[in-house]
Amino acid sequence: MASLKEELGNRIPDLRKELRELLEGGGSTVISQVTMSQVVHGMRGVPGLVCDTSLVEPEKGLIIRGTPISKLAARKPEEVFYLLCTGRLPVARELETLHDELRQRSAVPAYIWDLLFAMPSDSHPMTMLSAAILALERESVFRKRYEQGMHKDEYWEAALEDSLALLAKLPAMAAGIYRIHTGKRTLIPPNPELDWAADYAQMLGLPDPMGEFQNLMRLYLTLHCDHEGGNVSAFTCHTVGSVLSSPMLAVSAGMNGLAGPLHGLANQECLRFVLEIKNRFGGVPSTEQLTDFVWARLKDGSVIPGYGHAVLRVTDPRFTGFHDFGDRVCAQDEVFRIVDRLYAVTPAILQSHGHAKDPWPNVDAISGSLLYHFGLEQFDYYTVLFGVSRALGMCAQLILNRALGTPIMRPRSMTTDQLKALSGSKRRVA
Ligand code: HAX
Repeated sequence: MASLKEELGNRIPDLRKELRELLEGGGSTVISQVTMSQVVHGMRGVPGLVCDTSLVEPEKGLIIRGTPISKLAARKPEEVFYLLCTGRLPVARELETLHDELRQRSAVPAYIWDLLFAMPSDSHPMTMLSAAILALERESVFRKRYEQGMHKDEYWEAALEDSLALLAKLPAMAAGIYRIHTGKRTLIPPNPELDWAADYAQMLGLPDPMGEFQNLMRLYLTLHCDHEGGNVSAFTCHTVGSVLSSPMLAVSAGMNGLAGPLHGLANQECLRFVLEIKNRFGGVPSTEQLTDFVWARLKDGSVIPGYGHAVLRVTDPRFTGFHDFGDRVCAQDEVFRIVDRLYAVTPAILQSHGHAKDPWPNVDAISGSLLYHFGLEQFDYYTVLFGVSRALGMCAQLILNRALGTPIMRPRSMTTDQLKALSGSKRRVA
């Protein structure tokens, strides 16, 4: 049975050969044209990266290594990490080996706790997470080996070592951030008997008599694991990693992107919206009340949080995964019922409104309601959970990019005068 390192070591020569042959045969193939509008508008839709860990299809949603995310919902996140890295799920003994490797690396250095306890407890939890990952760079094997003259064929091994070290410590660091941020100041030690997500859940310290919060965390950390290479956090991580900064530096940078309100922070806004509805109507509104409320909001020029997507054109399968969980575990919870009723009325309203290209719910429309049900009520912490999960995808992408020798990122920028010259326009903005 192969460890993750052995399995990667077996596959990487073939991946390198495949890429070499692809470029020899078709390196000069034109695959896209770029418009001025795309250059000005955030490179939307411009192909400029290779990412084999996952793909987001408008009509299907997230596909991990060829498998729709809905078919992976019952898998543990560390299984999915193995899949992201290698293209196949681990068998039981391979998973056990990966667990052992994570357990061996899970001790968080004391200086990380000193740093986190020294930060004001009202620091944003994403700032604390990014700072903790950044400080962990002291442990980077990649940086040390690079300084000693590591051969470029071995970069991926050092990237894997740093990734395992980081992922092993993330649950304890993230749970510690929750405890510090919520004023508890005492940390709950890890339980080596538990899997990655369940251990994170128990270190948060929320009541979980039936073990369903641990199940929710397994689901949450699996569903958020990766989303192609072009989203802001993955792209940022990739760019920083491309200059051979260590995985800790690269993932910390990716987290800073995830912390933005147009990216990972959206989930806290979605729950705020649902609670606003609950307070306004004193509970679950009727379908008519909710329909009027949604229309009034649209007429005010506001968006409906949790609906729409830059790529998707169907109900996000990750929404469906959470919805199935909620139906099973907390179908009578008022907050969940409001989410459910919004799902019943909002798509038709958005279709009739005619602005949003995607009238369907995304993952953020529901994830917060489930966390809230279990007593995780600090909205500003939600993106940390997202970040812990997304670190799986960031690390997998980094390891593969170091294996394939992906070079430094360096797209060209243009001046406005160059664009004007290309468009033939001589007009100037006053
Ligand atoms: N409610 C009302 N109007 C919406 C809408 C919504 N939920 N989603 C899009 N629109 C509007 C846009 O504001 C835009 O209006 P104008 O033409 O008047 O400018 C129009 O529909 C076209 O937008 P689009 O092309 O369909 O959507 P974008 O790709 O530009 O934006 C967003 C995608 C997710 C940002 C957008 O749908 C939105 O703001 N949704 C609500 C916030 C939200 O749920 N964010 C979480 C996204 C999930 C994620 O990626 N998390 O990391």
